[in-house]
Amino acid sequence: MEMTFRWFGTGFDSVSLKQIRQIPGVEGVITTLYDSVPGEAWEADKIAALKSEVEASGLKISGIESVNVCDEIKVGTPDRDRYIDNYIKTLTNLGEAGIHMVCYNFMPVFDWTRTELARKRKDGSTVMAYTQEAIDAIDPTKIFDSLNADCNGYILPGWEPERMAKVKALFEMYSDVDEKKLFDNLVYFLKAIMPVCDKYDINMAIHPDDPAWSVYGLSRIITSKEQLLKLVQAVDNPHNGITFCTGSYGTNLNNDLVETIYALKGRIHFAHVRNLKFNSPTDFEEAAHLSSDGDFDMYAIVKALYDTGFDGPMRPDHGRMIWDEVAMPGYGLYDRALGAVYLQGLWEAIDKSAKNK
Ligand SMILES: [Mn+2]
Repeated sequence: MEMTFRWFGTGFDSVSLKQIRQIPGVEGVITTLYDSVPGEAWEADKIAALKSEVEASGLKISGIESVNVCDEIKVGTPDRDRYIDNYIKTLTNLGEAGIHMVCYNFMPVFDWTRTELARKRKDGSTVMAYTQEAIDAIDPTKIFDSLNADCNGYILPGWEPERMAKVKALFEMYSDVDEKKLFDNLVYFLKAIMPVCDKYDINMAIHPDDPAWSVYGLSRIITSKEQLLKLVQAVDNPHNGITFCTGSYGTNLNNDLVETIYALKGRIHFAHVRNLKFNSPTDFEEAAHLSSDGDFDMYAIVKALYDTGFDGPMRPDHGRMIWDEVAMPGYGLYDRALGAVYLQGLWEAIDKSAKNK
């Protein structure tokens, strides 16, 4: 396991590489070309510039989150191959730059969905939260406006204003994309990119849908153990793997986090580890990483990753906003740094116990 930290890039992130470098045990960042347009190939010189900026700070790039998959590929439009070729170019350029892990998702229209970006907790910290009631009460084309006021001036990943401006057209584009079609389109995409992944040893790591159920009638397919197993078997290449995101996959209380980690042994290439606190099965808020602050057994989750030989990058995920920090919701420095250190503490204890047996 390699502890990492997500970084959106200079100009997009309130956290600096220098600050990340000072978090104990963190040597790598998970980053992206934040202003890239889904569907277009990433140029080698832009990747090189990003890489040298990260390395100049004493860190390295441990993986990319995300190389977004454009709607044409997800919908399966007649011109999708052109976009898949661009994705292959991006992977080639990343591979040439020595980058070996790429996170992506295959969710229609919306990326992750929350209904509050700053719910106040008893201790005065704020967290992102979700209630199904709030989702059901709001027109999907308005949800962006309702969240935008709370994002502290930062652009949330997956919620870019240009994209949200055409949300009605996106809904139309996906109107006949049922779960089977979406899944088939994902398999088509993965089969097309596996040769370049094999050539450069790039691990593709799909992010679970968040929340792990259908929102606004849109198809969602990365939601359960059965679906994850179906995917890894449909394209049975070790480079076709999973981002195990506890806070996304775990939104659905029917999902057994620990059991799923064991079931996916060898196919988890990236881990997002965070905790959720449930008020009801469809009303949850993000918590501090500590087991006692939420409903997940973080020890059992980390132990399952350890026991299955997980050796990829791990990162703390969304944190609370604490100590008056002003940052992109979920992506402040302080609480995620606490999470990074806590997770490493669990890992060290599990490792030493295993070795002393
Ligand atoms: Mn995640």
